[in-house]
This record gives sequence, C-alpha cells and structure tokens, in this order.
Amino acid sequence: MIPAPPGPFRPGFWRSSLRGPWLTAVLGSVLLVLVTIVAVTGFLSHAAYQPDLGSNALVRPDLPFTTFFGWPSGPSWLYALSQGLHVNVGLAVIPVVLAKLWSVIPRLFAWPPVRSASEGFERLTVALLVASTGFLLATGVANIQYWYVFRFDFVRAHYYAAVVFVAALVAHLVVKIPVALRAYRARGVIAPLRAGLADTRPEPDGDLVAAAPDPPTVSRRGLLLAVGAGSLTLAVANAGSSIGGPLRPTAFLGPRRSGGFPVNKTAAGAKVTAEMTGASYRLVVAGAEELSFSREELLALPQATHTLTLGCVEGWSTRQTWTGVPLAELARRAGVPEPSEVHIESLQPAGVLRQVTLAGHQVADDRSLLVLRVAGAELTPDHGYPARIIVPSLPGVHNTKWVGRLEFRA
Ligand SMILES: Nc1nc2c(c(=O)[nH]1)N[C@H]1C(S)=C(S)[C@@H](COP(=O)(O)O)O[C@H]1N2
Ligand SMILES: [Mo]
Repeated sequence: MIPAPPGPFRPGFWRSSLRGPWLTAVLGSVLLVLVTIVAVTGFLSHAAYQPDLGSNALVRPDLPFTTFFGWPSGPSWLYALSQGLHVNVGLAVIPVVLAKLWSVIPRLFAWPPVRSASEGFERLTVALLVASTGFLLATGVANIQYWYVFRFDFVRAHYYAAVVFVAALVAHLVVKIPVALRAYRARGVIAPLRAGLADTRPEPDGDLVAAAPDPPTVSRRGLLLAVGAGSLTLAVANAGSSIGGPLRPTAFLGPRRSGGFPVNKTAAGAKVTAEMTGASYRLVVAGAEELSFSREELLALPQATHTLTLGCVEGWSTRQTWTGVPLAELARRAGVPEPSEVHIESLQPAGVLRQVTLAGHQVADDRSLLVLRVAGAELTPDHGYPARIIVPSLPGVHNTKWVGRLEFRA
C-alpha cells in the first residue's frame, strides 16, 4: 500500500476535540430540515412558472415537479411566502453548510481515498452533493444580488443542479441516517449540549474523532450558537425586503431595501421608449376577433381595484393597490370567454421576459388585471406604463410590464 502523504492525510493532523459523529449528525439534521424547505419551495417556484404552458418552458418539462398541478391564483401572497422562504432559508443554510463541511473535512483527506467499490460510489455521491450545494448557493446568492457574472441561464442551471442535489442527498441519507441514529442513541440527542467548555471532551469513538485531540477552545453548544447566529444574521439581513412594508429598510444586505415599491427593471433598461408608450400606443387583444385599444379606451372599460402582493423570484415582495381592466373582461370582449391560456407580449424589444403564457384559471380569477393605475396614480414608466399584468400569486417575473399584445386561446 502507498503510505499516506504528509500533512492533512496523516492521522493526528486534525486536532479539534469537537469533531465526531454526534456533532456531524446534529449539523446534518438541522441542515436536512432547512434544505427540505429550500428544495420544496424551489420546486414550487418552478411549478409556478408553469413550464408546461406555451412560451414558459425553460427546462425539459418531463423532469420532476413541472406539470404536476396548475399553480393556484391565490391567496395573492402565496408565491411571495414560498419564494421568501426559499431565499431567506437558503441564506440561513450557508453557515450551517460551512460548519458541516468543517466537521467532516478530515474525510476529504482519508487515506487511501477509496477502499472499495461501494465506498467509491458513496464518495462520488458526496462529491456531487457538495458540488451541487456550492453551485446552488453561489448562483442563488449572485442572482438575488443582481450580480449576473455567470454566462449561463440562471433558471435552467439552478434547476438542473437542484435535481442533481436531490438525487445525491437521497443517496447520502440512505448511507448516513443509520450513522446519525447510532450517534444519537449512544450520546443522546441534546445531552452533549449541556456540557460547557470545561466539560467538553472528544466523543468516545467514531470515524471523525481526532486521534490526538487538542484541548477544546469552544463548547459544542458554543459552536452551534455561533453557527445559528450567523444563519440568523444572514436571514435578517434580507428578510425585510421579503416581508416589505416598514421592515423593508432593515434588509441591510438586500438590494431592494429602499423605496416603498421597488423597480425590478427600468423602462430604459428594457429599451422601452416614450415613443412606444405615447399617443400612438395601442394594445392589441386577439381572440375570436382582433381588437385594439388606446390607453383612453382601456380606461373607459370596466375597472376593478384589488390589493395584491407581487412576489419577485429574487425573494423581495411588495403589496400594492392595483386598478385596471380584469383579464376576464378582455377575454370576453375578444370573443373567448373561457380561454385555456393567454399569451402576453411586452413592448420590450428583446429578452426572455418579453413574453409569457398564463393558464385559463389565472385569467378567470377576477383579481387578475391589466393594470393601468397603482396606489391611486398612473403607472410610472418604470412600473410598466401604459399597462402591465398583475395576477395573484403569480411569480413576479411573469407580471409583464409595458404590455403590447394579449392573445386569448380557446
Ligand atoms: N416586460 C417586462 N416585464 C417585467 C420585467 C421585465 O424585465 N420586463 N420584470 C419582471 C420582474 S422579474 C418583476 S419582479 C416585476 C417587478 O415589477 P416592478 O418593477 O414594477 O416592481 O416585473 C416583471 N415584469
Ligand atoms: Mo422578479
């Protein structure tokens, strides 16, 4: 056998007296609860995109959690809640992941690296788990900070990495749940937390226990408290922008912390000019027949007002009072009273967000509006003047601004 290389490969190199199966089991258990919330809400967000509808498909629709059900159009805060959990719990995961990796780092330098085929497979699943976790957290954090450093499409890449993550996690759990249960049975679930620094000893046995431990510098509960404080800080630093209202400015790391009603993309950023939205503007409404309306004609149609939450995919949300023409009213006028879907196009000349398809039940909800006014005033250019979509509990990204054309399909 080849002797172990020097340094971290040698037994005795890793000296923390806190490492051991119990500590890793606790960190793993906390992580399992948190990542379950993040994964479920992540796949719910994907389902809310309704990739089975017309122009919405971003990934292969036959992959998990895409076409299971039609995303409901209410309560209006449903998407904001789900996505707020996804993003803020996702941030809270980061310190726990780092602590978990620290707790098992001696395994990275195990010698020999692989002793059997089954161990090789197990280590491969761990490699996939760590790689996909790092990728999901890095791309997620970059995305919510509007730091588009990646050349690839975020939604596709984040989704496919999540599928790899779930598969690797299931394989990991099959192997590790028995190990964790053994540690809990031997040491108790919370008993080791009672020990202060003076009573902190290495765990009696197990894979990760140091061969030559140094005296501890922190107790296990001290370590877990520090990790928890880190998680709480990251979540609190962003959660205000998810909850909105008076809490918005408290989101000191959130990019959408100022202003009552954040702007996602400005009219200038979307290359929507005053020329396009001025006197010559006409909304085309296609169906059994093709109609067109000036903005004055839209204002003369029956109007409805609803207070609804707009929840962005990046986790922030805002609750506003919207006034406009119900989509169902426009569908009736176009001669398609019960459409199976509506295809919406923006005046915005380019980009993935210039078009979207909504389901029939979303059109039928009487709170779904072609918005002309918000909070009692005209829409501003940046919020989608002359007209924008608002549908309760629809992902923010599908609430198209600067609408130029609606096509109702029977
Ligand atoms: N045409 C168009 N519509 C759009 C967008 C866009 O970039 N182009 N951004 C969307 C996103 S991601 C969100 S969260 C909401 C935000 O609306 P607001 O900028 O009025 O807050 O608008 C949506 N509508
Ligand atoms: Mo968004």
